[in-house]
Amino acid sequence: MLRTWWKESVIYQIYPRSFNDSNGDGIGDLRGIIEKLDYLKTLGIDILWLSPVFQSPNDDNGYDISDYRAIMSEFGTMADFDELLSGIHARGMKLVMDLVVNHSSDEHPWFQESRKSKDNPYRRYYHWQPKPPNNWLAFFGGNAWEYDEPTGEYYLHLFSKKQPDLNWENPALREEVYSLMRFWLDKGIDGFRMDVIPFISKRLDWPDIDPENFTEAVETIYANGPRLHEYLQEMNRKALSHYDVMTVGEAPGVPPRLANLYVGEGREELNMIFHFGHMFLDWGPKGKFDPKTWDLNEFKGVFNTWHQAIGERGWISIFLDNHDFPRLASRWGDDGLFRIESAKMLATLLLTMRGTPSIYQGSELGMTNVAFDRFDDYRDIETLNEYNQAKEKGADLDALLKIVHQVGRDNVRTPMQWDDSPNAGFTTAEEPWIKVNPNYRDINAKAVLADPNSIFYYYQRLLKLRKQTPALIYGDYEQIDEGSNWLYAYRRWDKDGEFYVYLNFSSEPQKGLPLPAGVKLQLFISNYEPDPSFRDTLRPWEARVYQIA
Ligand code: TEU
Ligand code: CA
Repeated sequence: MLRTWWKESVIYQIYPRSFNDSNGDGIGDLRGIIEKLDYLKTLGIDILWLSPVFQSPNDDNGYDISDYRAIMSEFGTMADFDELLSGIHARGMKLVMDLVVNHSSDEHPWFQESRKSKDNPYRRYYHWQPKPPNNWLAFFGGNAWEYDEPTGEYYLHLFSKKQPDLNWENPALREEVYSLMRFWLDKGIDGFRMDVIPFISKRLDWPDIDPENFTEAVETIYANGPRLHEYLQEMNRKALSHYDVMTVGEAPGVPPRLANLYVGEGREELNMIFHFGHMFLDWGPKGKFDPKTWDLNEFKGVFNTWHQAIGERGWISIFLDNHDFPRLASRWGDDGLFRIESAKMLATLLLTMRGTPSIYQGSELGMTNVAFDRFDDYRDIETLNEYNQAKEKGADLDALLKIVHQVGRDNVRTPMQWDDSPNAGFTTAEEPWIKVNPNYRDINAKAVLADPNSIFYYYQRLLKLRKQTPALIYGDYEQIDEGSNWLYAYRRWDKDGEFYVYLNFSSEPQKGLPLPAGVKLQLFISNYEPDPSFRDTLRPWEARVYQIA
């Protein structure tokens, strides 16, 4: 199996708008990130992934790009970017940027031209049809086909109507993408995270979806299109293969059996993907605002299945939250009484699983979901569109607000909580672009840095241990609990080391650990003080990792 830096690294995702505001306008920016590079170095991460920082009208906070070669004015200048990149490299870290090329902004000059006339040279940069050829629905609500006045035709948008889908069938568009990739690669960045990359090749037979089962349509119709792998191989040939960089594809709709087509060695496509197996466990047929319950055995099943599917030939990146999903401690743990214990337990999972871990900003503080009591305080287009649709239909808005508290993307987009001063030290402005989580007085970076027992230092220790322990990186994996509904236990091993991981996914003490017999167990790390009387019992949300001595 290939041994390489991006398998041995840990990613930290920054959502720049919410990370740190250096100039008091209420919006995080690049100089704000520069100010915190030593903080990130202290934590011990290797790769910074920045959500998009390119020029954008911010319909979807930068995932709608109007100039791929310019820095968003609110975030700073190209000089700030260059300084950020060299500051990252000077500290021995790497920088990965977000490549959003399934769609552009409708304010991109390509689209401005494209919509002008049917014979405009840019017409074929997007998908135009005289009539909607199918019933596709957009992720952010409503129809995926939008009527456009100037030419009287419809264009495709899988996300908001300000995010028209690019037409990869057109070789000229593909060359534009490879060229903008080379622009950033030539500046010395270390790779790309690729937004909804499985969606770039469209089914040109335009099949209908089952509108009652949107979640299923993502996999069966939107993702894994007929020319996808041809495009990825071309992208590799024309851009990526000329640089020592890493790629991670965001891969909603990619089932395990197709994974190694994307990341298998010798495919010359991507290095890793982020799969959505666990992230979609609580999505009902109609999507995220139609939540259903999940259970721990399904969750474990996802990790097992993906481990088997990837095998020795491929690689994945492991994440438990990001800028699109609830806070990990709120979603998989208990963000009340056991916030600290469960946040550390989940950190243990993230950093002892096989695959390159990706930490989302604020997890190291144990940040939690937020529950605004008015839709007015929400900023996310996905949430606001859902609200507008519900209002039009006369649906129960209080019920929707509760669902938003549970699944909404703004749960993870409230400002980073740096200290206990007003607005959590994120900004000196009176009002940040989105309100801070009121729990910032207790939960903030200043507090965790002052407490040797904090979540922050637990991450720091885990990061260091992982780096020193090839078995935790490359070693094999197998689940060892037998379908327990509170315990997730697994073994990681290679020829030099063997580890047993026990994770209590419940707020009760639980007895009956499947400990290996006839070997000497040495405690490797735990989120509780060791206590021999608990040898066979895990305390609430306890994580315990043993090494075979
Ligand atoms: O998300 C893609 C994706 O699949 C989303 O629909 C995701 O499932 C959803 O946000 C969860 O509610 C990517 C980006 O990560 C997201 O922030 C963008 O809004 C989206 O693409 C469009 O660029
Ligand atoms: Ca700012």
